[in-house]
Amino acid sequence: MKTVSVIIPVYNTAEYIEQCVQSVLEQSYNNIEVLIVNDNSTDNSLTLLKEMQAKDERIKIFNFDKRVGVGAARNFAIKKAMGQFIYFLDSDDYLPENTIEYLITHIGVHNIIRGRMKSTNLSSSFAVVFDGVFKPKMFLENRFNLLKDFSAVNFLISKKIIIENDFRFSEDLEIYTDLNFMIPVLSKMEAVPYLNEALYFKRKRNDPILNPALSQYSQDQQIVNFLKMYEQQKGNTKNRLANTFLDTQFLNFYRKRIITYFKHDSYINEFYDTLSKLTRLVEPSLIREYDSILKRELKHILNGDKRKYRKMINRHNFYRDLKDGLKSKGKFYNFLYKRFFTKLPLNKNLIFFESFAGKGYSDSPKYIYEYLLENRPDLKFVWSFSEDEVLPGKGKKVKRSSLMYYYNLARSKYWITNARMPNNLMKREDCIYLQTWHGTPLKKLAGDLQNVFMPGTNSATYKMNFSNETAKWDYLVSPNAYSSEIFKRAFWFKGELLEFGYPRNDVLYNKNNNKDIHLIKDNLNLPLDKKVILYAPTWRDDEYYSVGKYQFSLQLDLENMQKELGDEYIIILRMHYLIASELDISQYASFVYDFSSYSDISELYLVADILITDYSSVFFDYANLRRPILFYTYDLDKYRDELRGFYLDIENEVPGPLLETTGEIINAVNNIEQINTEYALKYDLFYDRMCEWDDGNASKNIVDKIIK
Ligand code: C2G
Repeated sequence: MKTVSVIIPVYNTAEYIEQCVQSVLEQSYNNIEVLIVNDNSTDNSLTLLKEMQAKDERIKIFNFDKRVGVGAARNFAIKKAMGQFIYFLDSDDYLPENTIEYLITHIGVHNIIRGRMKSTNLSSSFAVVFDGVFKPKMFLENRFNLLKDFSAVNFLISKKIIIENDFRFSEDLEIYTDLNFMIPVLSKMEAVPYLNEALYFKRKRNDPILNPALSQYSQDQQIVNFLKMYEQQKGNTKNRLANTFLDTQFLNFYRKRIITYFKHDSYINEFYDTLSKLTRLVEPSLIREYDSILKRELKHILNGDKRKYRKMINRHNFYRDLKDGLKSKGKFYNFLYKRFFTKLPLNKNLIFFESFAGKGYSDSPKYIYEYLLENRPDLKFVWSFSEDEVLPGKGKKVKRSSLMYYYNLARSKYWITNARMPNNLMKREDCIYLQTWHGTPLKKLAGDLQNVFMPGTNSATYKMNFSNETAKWDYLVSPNAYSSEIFKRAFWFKGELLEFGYPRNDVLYNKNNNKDIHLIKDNLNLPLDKKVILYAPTWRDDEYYSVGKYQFSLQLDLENMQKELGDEYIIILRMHYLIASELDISQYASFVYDFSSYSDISELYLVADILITDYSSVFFDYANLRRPILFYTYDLDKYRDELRGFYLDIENEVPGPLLETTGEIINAVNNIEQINTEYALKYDLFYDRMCEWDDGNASKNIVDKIIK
C-alpha cells in the first residue's frame, strides 16, 4: 500500500484548521502522513495543531518562526515527505472521506491525477460517497485547462517525478505560486486523468479584510504577482501547450482584471512598462483572436505609445461606465454623478443630510441640522427622504436616488448621515463625510461578525462593501469609550473619532422637564394622566419577507397587559425601522399606541416612564434618563448564540432584568420600585460607562470641530 504525503501549509487559519486536518485523518485510505507547515501564524493555529498531533502520530508539524510564504512552506514539506505520492491541501479547506482513496485507485499507470473542486461555505459535507464504477476523464493536449483555477490542490502527484525534476514552487511570489510548480509538472506529463468523484471542498472565506484568502488579496497585489509569475514561466517553459495556456491566461487577465484596475492615470503609470515588456512575449496569433478594441490597446502597448494608450483606456472605461449606466435609471444617475456632477465645483456652504437611508427626519443628523439652523445662517442644507416628510427650517428636500439626489451629493461639501450610503457611490476627495452611526452596539457589527445571516447577503461581499464604505468616512461620532474601541476594530476605521456623545441624545438633557414633556405628549395626542411604557425591540436577521423588509411577530400579550396595567399605564409600540409588518392594535384603543412610523424615537424616550426592549441599542440612549429598563428577551439563546453574538455579557451587565413572558413583565411593572432598588448599582455602573460623554452639547461640539 503506497503512502500519500498530504502537505498542509498553515497561516492564521485557527478557525478552520481542525476541520481540515480531521478530514484527512478520517480518510478511508489510511496510509497517509500529514505534513503541516506552520508559517509563523499569529493566531493559535500552532496550539491547535499540537493538540491534534498528540492524538495521532501520522501528523508531523514543522514550525517557522519567520513567515516564508506558501511556496517555500510547500517546498520544505516536499523535502521531508516520505510517501510515494504528494497531495496538497489548503488549511482552510477539507475533504470528504473517500477523496484520496478514489484518487489513488484511479491513478493507474499515470504519475498524476486530479479530482474535482467544489466551492462551499458549509462545513458539513463529509458524507459524500459515490456508488458504482467511475471512469476518469483523460486530459491530453487540453491538460493545462486543469490549471484554470491556478491551483495545485487536489492533484495526487508521484513524488519521484517531483524530486527527479526538482520541481518547486516559486518562493518570491505570494499569489499564483502554484502555477510555477504545476506548469512544469504538466509539461512533463503526456496525459492527466481527472476524476469527477474525488471531491475537494474549497471554503469561501468570510474575512477578506483582516484575514483574506490569497484570492482576496488586493487588486494591486494580484496584478504584481500575476505579471511576475507570467514573466518567470515564459522564461522557463519551452512547451508549446504551456506557452499557449500562459499567453491565454495573460490576455484574459489583462482584459478582466488589469483594464478595470486602470481607473487612474497613476495606476497606468505603475504598470505600463512591465506590461509593455510582457506583451512582447505573447504569441501574436493569439492576440489576433481577440476583439478590435483589445487589439488596438495592445498595439499601443507594443509600440510604447503611452499617451495614446492612456487616452484609449480612459475612453474604454468611459464607455464601460456608460454601458453599465444604460442598464437602469438608477445606474444612469450614478453614471452622471461619477462622470459629470462630480466634475462641477463643490459648494463650500452646502450640507447634505440623510437618516436611516432616507427613512425619515430623525436621529443624530436631525439634531445636528437643528443646531445648524439656529447657529449657522450662512449655510445651505439638503435632506434626502424616500417618502415625503415634514422638514422644518430652510433645508431643501430631495427624493432619495433621484437625479437631484445625485446632483446634490456631488455638490455638497459635507455629508452627514447615520447609516451606510449606496455601495458604489464614490466620494470626492474634498468632500467631508461625517458618519454619526445609529447606536452603541450590543449586537456584533460588521467586521466582528463571523457570518452574516441577512437575506441575499454573502459574508465576504458584505464585509468588502462595508469596508469600502467605512474607508470613505472622515469622521465618526462615538457615544462612549466602549463604542470607540468596537468601532475602530469592527469598522476597520482609520479616520477621526468624535468623542462628544450622541447629538440625538442632546434633547434628553435639554428637554427632560415637565413642561417640554407635556408639550411632546400633547403633540403626540397622549393622555396626561397615564404613565407610559415604551416597547422598542430590534429586528431579527433571519425573519424577513424580502431583502431589507423584516417581519416581526409581537410576543406581548396585550390583552392581559391591558387587564393588569391599563388603569395606570398606556403602551407605545415602536417597531424598528427595518420592520415591514403592520400591527393590528384596533382592539386596544386608548391603551396601545403605535408610533412605529413616528420619525424621532428620542421624543418617545422623553415621554416614557419605563422602557421595554430586547437587544436594540435603544437602552444605551434611554439610560441617559436614568429611568427603569426591562429586557424582554424571549429568544435570547438563538439571538445571541446563533444570529449575532454580543459585546456585553447581557446576563450581568445590562441595567435591568431579563424577562421571558408577559406575566413576568406585568409583575416587574407592578414592582418597578423594587426593580429600581435591585438594579441601582448596576444602573450606576452602566450609566458611568455608557453615558459619560452625553451632556446636551454633542451637536455643538461636533459642528465646532468639523464645520468651518
Ligand atoms: N430604533 C428605533 N426603534 C426601534 C429600534 C431601534 O427607533 N424599535 C432606532 C434607535 O435609534 C436605535 C437605532 O434605531 O438606536 C438602531 O437600532 P438597533 O435596534 O440597535 O439595530 P440596528 O439598526 O441593527 O443597529 O451599533 C448599533 C447597531 O448597528 C444596531
